Amino acid sequence: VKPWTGTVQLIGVPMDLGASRRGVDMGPSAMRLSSLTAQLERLGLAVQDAGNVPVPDRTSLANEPRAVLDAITEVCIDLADRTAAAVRAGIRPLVLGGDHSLAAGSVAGTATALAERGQRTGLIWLDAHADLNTPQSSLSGNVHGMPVAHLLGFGHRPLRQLSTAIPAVSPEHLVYVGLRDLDDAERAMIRELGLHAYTMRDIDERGLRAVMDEAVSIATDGTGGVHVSCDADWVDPAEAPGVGTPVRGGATLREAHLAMEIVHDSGAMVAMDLVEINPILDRQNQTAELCAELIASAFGRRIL
Ligand code: HAR
Ligand code: MN
Ligand code: MN
Ligand code: MN
Repeated sequence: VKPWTGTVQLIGVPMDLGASRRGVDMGPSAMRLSSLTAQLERLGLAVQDAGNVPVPDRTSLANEPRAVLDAITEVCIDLADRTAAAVRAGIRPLVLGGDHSLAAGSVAGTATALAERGQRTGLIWLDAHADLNTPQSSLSGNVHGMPVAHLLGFGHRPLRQLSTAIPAVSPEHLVYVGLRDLDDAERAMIRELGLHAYTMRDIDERGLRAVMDEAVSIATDGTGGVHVSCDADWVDPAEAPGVGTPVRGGATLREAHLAMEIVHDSGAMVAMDLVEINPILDRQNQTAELCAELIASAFGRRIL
């Protein structure tokens, strides 16, 4: 087992195929124009920018669900390979989205690399949404509402078989934090599978510290490391207006930082996604800038 190096690899995924609203394909550019690299370098980390995974333009695809699913699957195959290669090399991938369907690939890549060491993958999913639909259960047909189902082994076969470990993530190693907008089918699935799910109510009642401590212990119990998949919409839209699907009542700026600081202190984060930034809906890149600061907290920035 190689020790982690002090290197972070940026992988951009300019994809909006999984969302109905356009614009999240510009997320990687917005993140690169933020203080992200400077902040990570200030922490003493080396930042490698691997560029973007090629993504077909939406207008070039047949306007049918199957064509979109297949195109997203192709992108996810490529992303899974790149993510696995980085993790294998002891480099931490930081995947910049792009809509959240990309996580079906990034997390699969982490799971492949950890499986080669005989280890399972923990997954902390910070999101207003559970992203637990399948093509059958989805009311919208939007694939960014489906990556978790595929990582757990449900849904479109090619998209759920991207990892050498299948399913990529076992239900007991997944933890949701920040949920506040669920479909009925997702609620049923959370109950049936007994998923660990912390809603905004849990954060309100018990505090972010207690919730994140439990989230970290669940995701590290019996795993070789944790993939943190952060949907920018888990933060309140007052702080993060530039997201694809804003839902009010989200994490405050301080709660979001504390969550990232607790992730860092766990020492368990092997890869991270930061997704769903929509620059079209943003004001002066403030959401990307906020996300750059949150990422810095996750990689060890401290106030004192
Ligand atoms: N649950 C809804 C659907 O499946 C909305 C979920 C998509 N929005 C996101 N995902 N940003 O986190 O269509
Ligand atoms: Mn999401
Ligand atoms: Mn979301
Ligand atoms: Mn458990």
